[in-house]
Amino acid sequence: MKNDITKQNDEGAAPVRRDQGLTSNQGTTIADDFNTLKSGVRGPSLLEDFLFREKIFHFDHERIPERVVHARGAGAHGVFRLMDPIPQFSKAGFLSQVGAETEVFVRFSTVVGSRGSTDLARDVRGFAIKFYTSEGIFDLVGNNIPVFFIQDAINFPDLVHAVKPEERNEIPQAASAHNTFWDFASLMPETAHMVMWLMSDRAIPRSYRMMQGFGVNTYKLLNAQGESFFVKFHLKPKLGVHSVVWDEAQKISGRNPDFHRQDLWEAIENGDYPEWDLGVQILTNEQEQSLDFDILDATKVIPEELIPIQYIGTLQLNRNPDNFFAETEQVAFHPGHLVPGIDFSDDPLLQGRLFSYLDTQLSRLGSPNFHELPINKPKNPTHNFRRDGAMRQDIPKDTGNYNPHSIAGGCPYLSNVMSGGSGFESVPAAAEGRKIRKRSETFGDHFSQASTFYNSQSEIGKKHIQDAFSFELGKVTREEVRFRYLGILSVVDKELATIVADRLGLPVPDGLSEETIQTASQIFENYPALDKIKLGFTYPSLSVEYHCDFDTIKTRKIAAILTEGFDLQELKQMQARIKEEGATLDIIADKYGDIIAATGETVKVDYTLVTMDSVLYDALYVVGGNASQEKLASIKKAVCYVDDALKHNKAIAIGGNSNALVQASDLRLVESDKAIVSIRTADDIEVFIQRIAQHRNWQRELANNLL
Ligand code: HDE
Repeated sequence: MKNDITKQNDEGAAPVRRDQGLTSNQGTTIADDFNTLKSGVRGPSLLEDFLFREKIFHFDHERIPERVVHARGAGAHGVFRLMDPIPQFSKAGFLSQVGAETEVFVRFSTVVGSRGSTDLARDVRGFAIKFYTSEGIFDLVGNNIPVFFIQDAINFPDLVHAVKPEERNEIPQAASAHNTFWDFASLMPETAHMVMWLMSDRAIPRSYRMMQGFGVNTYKLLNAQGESFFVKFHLKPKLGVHSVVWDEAQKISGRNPDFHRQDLWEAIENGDYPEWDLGVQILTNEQEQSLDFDILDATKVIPEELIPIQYIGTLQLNRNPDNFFAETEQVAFHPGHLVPGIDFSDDPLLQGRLFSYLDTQLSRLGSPNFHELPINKPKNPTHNFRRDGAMRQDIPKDTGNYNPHSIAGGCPYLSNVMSGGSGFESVPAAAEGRKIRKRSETFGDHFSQASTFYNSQSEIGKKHIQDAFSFELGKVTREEVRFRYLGILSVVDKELATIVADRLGLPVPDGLSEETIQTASQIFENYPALDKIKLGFTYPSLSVEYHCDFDTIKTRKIAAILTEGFDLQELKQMQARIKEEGATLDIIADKYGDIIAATGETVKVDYTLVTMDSVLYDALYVVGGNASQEKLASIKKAVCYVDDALKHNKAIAIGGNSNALVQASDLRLVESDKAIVSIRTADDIEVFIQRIAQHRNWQRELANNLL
């Protein structure tokens, strides 16, 4: 099957069906759906036209409010298979039996942009999973970055107002690179660690299928013996973690704003089901005390070098939604959708989330009965005394609507009456204290982990962070905001601050600005506690490379560009090998139709140079054949394919012996480069495949200035 949905839909005519007549919403058969009822063919329309009115009325109300954050998303159905049960930690049924399968629905999202915005914004990605367990719904509402901007939920509306488009003019869309975000970040030093992740390549993933997922907040597990543990949830993609580069991300946003959504859809349609290992990082109460940061502070990560992750099962996505609105748009996640055996910690961010999600569904979906929508309905039966409300669908029969009652035999019973206490129980933790609006001093170090994150990156990882800060702060028009943020960077890492300051034409500040200290002092006494900051630590698990998979090119997309006079024999060899490796090779030429090879045979074109683009592919293959390559060298767009692939550090294969495209493109500027492969023999094809598996040749970017 071709790896492209528009093509699939166009293939063949749909069979004619005569078994479904058009009806109104009331089931009335419709004979004419093209003309309104009028008084004479040229006369005015009649108000009595109930069929027209129903059609327009429904259309007028088709839109619902988009999510206040995470508006842009893509979803898929799948299954979670448990390999390694953990009944010693949790009594949750779906975590207790080897091989247990639980249906899931997953929604990926960007945070800042509107519903129609680009997939490739520099942003955090949502990774929300609905587990339809036999004991009720468990929602793991996570992100692809393990920490968050703020520590207390009360700051969330401020954060979101600051990062969303500016209120005067709704500019810019789906971008943090503007005054208000950086103003907020510069005044709230607790954002420092998360901002470091946001400036890293994590914020521009190659695919939803190639990103990690994190529960972010600390949760608790409760076992059947009543013992509790702290837990962090992790998801690790089987395809490894991979990103695009920023110049590429910006171009993809124009060429295909649905890049991630389409990638997910096509992979599932093609049977390349995306998979992640689900892991738990479990801490006893004693281990919690041994860490030098607070696990209730969502701006902190627990490096897996300190507390290992135990992978317990696999999440697989294997079915696309039948209808985007009914499923992906109407799905309603909530961290408070829990099952027995899982509970919250006292993380003040998580505690605030517990109010927000339920509340927002009401204004978004319009009724407290959103749980009855098919995508939100638990798979196990529900029985309770909640009644009525707009759009109620269940029709309760022969039951009482109050508790206790004796009318319907007393049913439904509380679970502890039914089965000896197997229902949901909160972890029976002691909670006593004076009412107080204050931040714990244990949340007060905002810089150690930000510095650890930066220092744990490879050379290219650091360079990309420097470039991202220079871009984002460069878009800030208020110089005092730029300078104030440099103050934060100067505490995180002097070298980083110096590089960025130089590019902004500003001096490096000597520590935090007065304004930053003033704001943070409203939250923390004696701020900043700089003596507590520990700089210079590194953990390999915080780098992207630690999570890459370099063995496979499965599901990768390769562009083969050619025109008349190409080498069909070489193309066929390449095609066969790429297919065997589970990747896709698209044939792209200067026009559609059949293109004639040097030998006179023809090949069918998948796309033209203008309908696709280099940035939509993982690698480029310039098919051999002197006449073909000489003509391509004279087509500006073909040269752009080469230049962009080169600039974005992709593997490039050049077939045949012609030097024409090398001379016409920036290839002539690059001396030795292991990911530029001349295809002369079958072995060269193998080298090319290995280079694609490497994802990018970062050395090229470090050695040349191609941007
Ligand atoms: Fe959310 N978040 N959030 N969030 N969040 C929403 O709920 C909120 C936070 C996350 O695909 C909203 O249904 C508050 C952290 C995802 O439908 C809203 C705070 C994490 C999604 C909301 C946070 C997330 C949301 C908007 C700070 C990572 C998309 C629409 C206390 C663990 C779910 C909706 C989907 C969506 C509130 C912080 C993840 C307004 C108040 C931390 C993946 O309720």
